[in-house]
Order: sequence, then C-alpha cells, then structure tokens
Amino acid sequence: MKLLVSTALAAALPFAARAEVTVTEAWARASILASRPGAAYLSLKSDLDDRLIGVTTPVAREVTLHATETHTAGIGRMVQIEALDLLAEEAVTLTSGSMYLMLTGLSE
Ligand SMILES: [Cu+2]
Repeated sequence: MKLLVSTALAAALPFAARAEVTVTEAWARASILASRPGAAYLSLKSDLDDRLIGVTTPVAREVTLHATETHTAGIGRMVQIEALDLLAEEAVTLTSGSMYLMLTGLSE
C-alpha cells in the first residue's frame, strides 16, 4: 500500500490495494524554512491486514517514515522505517516522540 497525503494532510487516497485505510488526526509541524525538513503526524487504521510501504504528498519531494529511538542517555536518534505493518482494525498513531513522516524538499 502506498499512501498519498494531501496538501492539507487530511485525506489519503488512492489505495490501489484492496484494503480500506482511514487516516485521522493528520497534522504537520510548521517548518521554519522550506529548505528544512518538516514532520507530519497521523493516525492510520486499515480494515484488513496491510503494510504501509510508501507515502507521497504534493507538498514534499520525498516522504520517509522515521522513528525516534531514545537511548539511556536520553539522546534521541532517528531511524528510518521501510515498512509499517497495519493490523486489521488496529489504529497506528504516529505521534511526536515516537514515529513521524519526515517531509523533505518542501514546496510550500
Ligand atoms: Cu527524521
């Protein structure tokens, strides 16, 4: 499944796969400059087991899924996630401090 995040990050379509995925609570942190990456957060729920393998949006050249790992020293580090498993009817929420969509090459 590939996810298309709209300009407002409010709707996601089309899903080529058979699964129906609902996106809620989508929001993006304002970026200071368009040259800096932005971060977007949302909640995903699929009606069938599925796997998120990519995200696109008209407002950024590239979207990657990142997770924040916090080490014992309290230092956060981000790691890229290639795919995110979605279990049927189980919401996965990308929230500040856990996972987020990193938007690179912002056009707006
Ligand atoms: Cu990141």
